[in-house]
Amino acid sequence: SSSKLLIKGGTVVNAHQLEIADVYVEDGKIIAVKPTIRVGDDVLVIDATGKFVMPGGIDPHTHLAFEFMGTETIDDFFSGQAAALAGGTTMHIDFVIPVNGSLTAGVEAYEKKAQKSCMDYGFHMAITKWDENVSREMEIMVKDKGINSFKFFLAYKGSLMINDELLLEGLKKCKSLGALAMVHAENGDAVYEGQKRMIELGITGPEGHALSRPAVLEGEATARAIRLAGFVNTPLYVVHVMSIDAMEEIAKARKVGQKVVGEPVASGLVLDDSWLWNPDFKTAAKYVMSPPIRASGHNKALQAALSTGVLQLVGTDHCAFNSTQKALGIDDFRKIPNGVNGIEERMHLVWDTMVESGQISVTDYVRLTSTECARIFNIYPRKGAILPGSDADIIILNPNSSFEITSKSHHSRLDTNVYEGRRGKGKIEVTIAGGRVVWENNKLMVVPGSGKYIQTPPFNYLFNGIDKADARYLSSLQAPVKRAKSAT
Ligand code: DUC
Ligand code: ZN
Ligand code: ZN
Ligand code: ZN
Repeated sequence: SSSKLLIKGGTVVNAHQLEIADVYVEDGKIIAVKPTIRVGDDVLVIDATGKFVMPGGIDPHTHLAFEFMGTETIDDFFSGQAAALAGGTTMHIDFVIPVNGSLTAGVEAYEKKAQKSCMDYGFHMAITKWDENVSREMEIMVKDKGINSFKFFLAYKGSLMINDELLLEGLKKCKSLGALAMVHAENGDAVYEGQKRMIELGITGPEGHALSRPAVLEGEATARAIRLAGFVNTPLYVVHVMSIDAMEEIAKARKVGQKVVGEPVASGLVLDDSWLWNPDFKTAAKYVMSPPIRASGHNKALQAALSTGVLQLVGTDHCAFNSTQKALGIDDFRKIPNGVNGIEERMHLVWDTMVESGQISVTDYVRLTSTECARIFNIYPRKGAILPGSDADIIILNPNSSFEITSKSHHSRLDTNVYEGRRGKGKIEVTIAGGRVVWENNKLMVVPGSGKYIQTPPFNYLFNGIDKADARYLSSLQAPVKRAKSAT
């Protein structure tokens, strides 16, 4: 596009500073950020006086057009991204699932799904089994496909789960490629046991979901994954941290300098599990996700961990199933498709819950909704910043206005919303993606096919110092003990 834009008089926020400045955009890039930029009348001027001008949100964790638990999410790469843009998110990273064990076939399938994209996106790759082929294909992913992150499942026994031996192989491979290992941390064997126990007790409803996979199983798997990553000496990214149990393991590891990143998701930060006991199945089932939304108290603790830096960035795990899909599990909670919405709501929820409440600063808000994600996936400062040369992915937030969430006005294809009726302070009034105004005056102006695939290069900042630590370890090993050949 050749559109020229000037955003005037706003408070420009980056993770490292906040300044009153104008932002000039041309051909999808930020050209200048400074006080009082003068332009000709061929430039569209947007007045941002009294408002915050910030990098568009980057959601590190989504599932669009995801075939899962006998069905497919109703938000695809167009509807999910349109919803995202309406909520101030201008990039997401989605999880590619291998096809018949092939990573290449998986990526090709997702490249097709993503052709209708209306905003920029990247890919993580899920590793659901382990063999020589997978190992070889991981190299292709990193070198040719621009994927630098691989997710290992310690849950979903019988389908996605891998054991510790294979996790170790995966961690070593990630390390050699400079790729980031990610983990879904729940003990899948124990979850399987817990599910059987609930069914035997006659607990077949959505509350059985929470009861069958308690926080202790998330804590155990998180601790195990962290220790194995430490043993291999490679960075680890823990996705959807839902409990105090998991968060405390991350805190402990970080305290001794281990490279561990913790990602809470919007649902885990603001909701609690009380809905799962609702007598109406439809109401309860919409809150079923894994790991489960926890009892009240975990959410507040995760907020505190985010404000103190124990956790570093916020995702959503947006994985949208409507009521008819959730009804697949009407007689058995194990068949309720796992997943909640959030891609459209995350930016408003984090603002209201964290900034408006006084728990974090506005610069911190930018860091944990955008900049840190860009740094971890090695695309900073192209993304995650309002700097000359950065992509023109920009939001304008009015702190004096307010938002309200309802399925009647949201842009996801969902017929429900786990945040139904929620209101709060701070409204994203304008979203600019790739230099185009795509959301203004509550109107979406999105174009299928306008989104670009963003490659994420390997060896992010978390790898700094890993070589030295390896060398220190090797030199600390003693020479082999010399013993006589004879045992007598
Ligand atoms: N959890 C969910 O709730 N949905 C998608 C996959 C996952 O791990
Ligand atoms: Zn997961
Ligand atoms: Zn997920
Ligand atoms: Zn609308």
